Amino acid sequence: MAFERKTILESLHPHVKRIRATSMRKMFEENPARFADFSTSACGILLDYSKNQIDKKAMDALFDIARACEVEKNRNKMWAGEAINITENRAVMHMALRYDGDENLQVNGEEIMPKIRHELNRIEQYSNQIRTGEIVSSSGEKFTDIVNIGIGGSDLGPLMVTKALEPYISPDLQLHYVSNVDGAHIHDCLKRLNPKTTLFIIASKTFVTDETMTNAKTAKNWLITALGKDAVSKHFAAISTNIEACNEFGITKSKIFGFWDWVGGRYSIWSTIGLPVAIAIGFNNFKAFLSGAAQMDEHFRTAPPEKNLPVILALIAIWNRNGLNFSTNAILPYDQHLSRFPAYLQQLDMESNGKSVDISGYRVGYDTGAVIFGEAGTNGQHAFYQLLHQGTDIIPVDFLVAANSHENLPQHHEKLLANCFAQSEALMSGKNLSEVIEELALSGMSNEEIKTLAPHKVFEGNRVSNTLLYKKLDPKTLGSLIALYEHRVFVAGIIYNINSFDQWGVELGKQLAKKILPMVKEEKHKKGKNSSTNGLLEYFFRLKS
Ligand code: G6Q
Repeated sequence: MAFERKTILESLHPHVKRIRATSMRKMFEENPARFADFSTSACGILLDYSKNQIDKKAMDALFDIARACEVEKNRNKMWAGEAINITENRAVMHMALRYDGDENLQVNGEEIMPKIRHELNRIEQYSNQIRTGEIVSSSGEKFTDIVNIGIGGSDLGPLMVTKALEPYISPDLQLHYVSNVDGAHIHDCLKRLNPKTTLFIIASKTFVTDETMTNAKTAKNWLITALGKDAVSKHFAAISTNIEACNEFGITKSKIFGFWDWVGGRYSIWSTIGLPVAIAIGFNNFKAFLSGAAQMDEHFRTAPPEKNLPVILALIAIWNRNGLNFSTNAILPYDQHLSRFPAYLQQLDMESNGKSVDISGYRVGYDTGAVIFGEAGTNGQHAFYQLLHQGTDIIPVDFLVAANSHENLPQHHEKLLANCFAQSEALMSGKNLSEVIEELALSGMSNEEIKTLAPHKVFEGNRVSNTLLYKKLDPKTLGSLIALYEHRVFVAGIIYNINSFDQWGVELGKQLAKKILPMVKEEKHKKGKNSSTNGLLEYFFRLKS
């Protein structure tokens, strides 16, 4: 199987050879319709992929790959509730969480829509009651601060979405996210809060995650010290599949919101994990967020590959990674509200597709998921873009930008857009030596000065990017954008023939941390397996005051 995929991916080689003999700049000059040929839209999102090193033949070859790897068939398997997460024997049904149609979706012969709708109704009721003050704290006050304690998939999604939808949050409500086991995180959060008006949401699918449980206990002690034991049930809610453990912690049944094992952590923002978001933006906006994702699902499930945004985005990613050997992908939202979107996608993509064995357990003979990083524009321009423009690696970029901002500050938004469009053009077209020399000569420089400076001012260009342009970052558009990337990850995972839905790679570090903890607690326990860990422990005890 691994061999077959390798061969399929190698079918890109002749196209790479042809593409390397030309440049995007040339292709734009030769084809005035290049933008029209290589752009498409769905759910109010335009995808311009014309600034990639592709031509029609390469795209056709990529669509052939999608067909050969049976992307559509596998997509249908996911929708049918088959246990496509084979190493955990689980279905992958995050699409059902935002589904609003009449299909009777099932997992293991059990209808799942009634369960989903039941929990959604509870979220609606609870979020409304918190927002209106119908549910109050132990001192009878309205909650002003909500602290979500979770990590990974139980943190990154709600955190990113809360930031993204800030314009929809009323100023009298503050959302806080605590994830890191580093005591600084919870300490710095709590020091500004009034226990009487603080609600904690413990978000943990398993309710055993060490970081989350450590933070939850610290929060509980802080609350008890201030308000006494009886206050706990009023100030804590939980989102989990582990009801028993929530009860043990002291959280009452009416404040435990459930989800299911067929929702992966990094795909869980659409489930009750979205509770803090629903409290923050109101349930109607949360529904709009879900509907945006559902629209993208519908598009993904019905549009032909040639018009299918997630399929195209995935194929471009495959082309960049496996055809052109680019190993990274920068996510650069020109949208301050999307400042955590790169981190969110980092988990979504790298935890899903950072695998080295295929579905049958054989070592893959090709590269899989790329390194994802990013930062909101224009900030990155004054930091790491130097390498994007003139470094020795080509870093494929996804630019994201809204046509309209939420703020009535047009002079800001015009500059933001100009910068976004300028960056993709600069990366693509570059500036060659003769253009540089001409420019320097016009500025009145001597030949000697030009000779010294010119090579440093050359931009090779031919650097690739996608641009995603949408009307405004409203809840619906955000839902569509996230679902777009979820499906990009899925399609790439199918083509790589890997399981995009497990994450065994995070286990070893966790196990070792448990073994090393006693060695950190007490010097006499220090018996590491290697001289580095032992050396670090020894030095640690010397420094420890
Ligand atoms: C995501 C991963 C992981 C998970 C966290 C938190 O897909 O599974 O990031 O979300 O480890 O797990 P709990 O929600 O169980 O605390």
